[in-house]
Amino acid sequence: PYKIVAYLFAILSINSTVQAQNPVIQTHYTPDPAPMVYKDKVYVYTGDDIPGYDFYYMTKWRVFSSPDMVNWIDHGSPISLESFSWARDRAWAAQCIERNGKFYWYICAQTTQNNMAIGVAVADSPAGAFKDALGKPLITTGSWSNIDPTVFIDDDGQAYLYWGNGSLYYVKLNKDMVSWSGNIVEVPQTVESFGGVRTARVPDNKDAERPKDVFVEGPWFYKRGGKYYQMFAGMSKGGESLSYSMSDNPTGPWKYQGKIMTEQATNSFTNHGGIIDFKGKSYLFYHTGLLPGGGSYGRATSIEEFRYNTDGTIPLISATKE
Ligand code: FUB
Repeated sequence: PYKIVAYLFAILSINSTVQAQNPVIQTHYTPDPAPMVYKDKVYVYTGDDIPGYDFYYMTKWRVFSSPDMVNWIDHGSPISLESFSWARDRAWAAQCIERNGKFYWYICAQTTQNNMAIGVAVADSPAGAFKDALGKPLITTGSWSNIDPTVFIDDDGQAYLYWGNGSLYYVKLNKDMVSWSGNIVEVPQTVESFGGVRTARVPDNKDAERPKDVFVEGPWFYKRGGKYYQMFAGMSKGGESLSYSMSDNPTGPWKYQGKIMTEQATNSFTNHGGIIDFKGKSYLFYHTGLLPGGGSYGRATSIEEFRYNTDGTIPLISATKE
């Protein structure tokens, strides 16, 4: 009977395709999209919003894949809070990466001690089956800032895990991808590196005193054309923008470049995304509250194709419906 259930699930999954219109996934609320190119497909790892709540009470993560950025296959929800014995709530942003034929899905969740921690699940294929690699968190410092992991393996084989909310941190991962060496480093935040530093709340009538941007959360770390990029959810006023900084080194110093997507565009207080190149084109994945019934707690994955400027900088990108 188990095999029959699995077979039926496979057929349902294959038929569960959706067309390329934004939000590109229309069948579920799919916040915090983290794209991954593997062989000739794009996989996108997302969260799962439950509309009706007034907070990000989330319980599981989802995976979709596409050979062409038009048709998306739903691989279901390979991991949930139940996959991590130490996690009790807030199945928040995550990212998966491949190394030596294994897939490492870095997640964050609220622990049974009520702080946030980063864990990692491992699988032999991009859609699972995944299982908790450690049986305990990978990063647990007792801080609420331990959210939104982003991972990248540099050309020399050194892997980096960045994460953070308010503060931005990184560690160097070991080759096994489930342990790390050295210290957790907090990245200095200055006007030059991330557009501004956090201040006490600035009243609406004092816009001139407002930092033009600050790092809030949702880092997305990658390298292209010899330059390192750190996209992040930034904020000046209102909701979150997608902003970015660049560096010549994987650990900075970072130089703030500006916004990629403004805060006005998305009908959602948060924004969170990832950037990939696939089959010669560049894509921004992000989320909006624009799926019917959605909003700040019902967010869905959208995608925009874009072209880098010749100097490697990223243009301002609008959220579109196609
Ligand atoms: O989805 C829950 C949280 O909202 C994420 O961890 C943040 O980046 C924000 O998108």
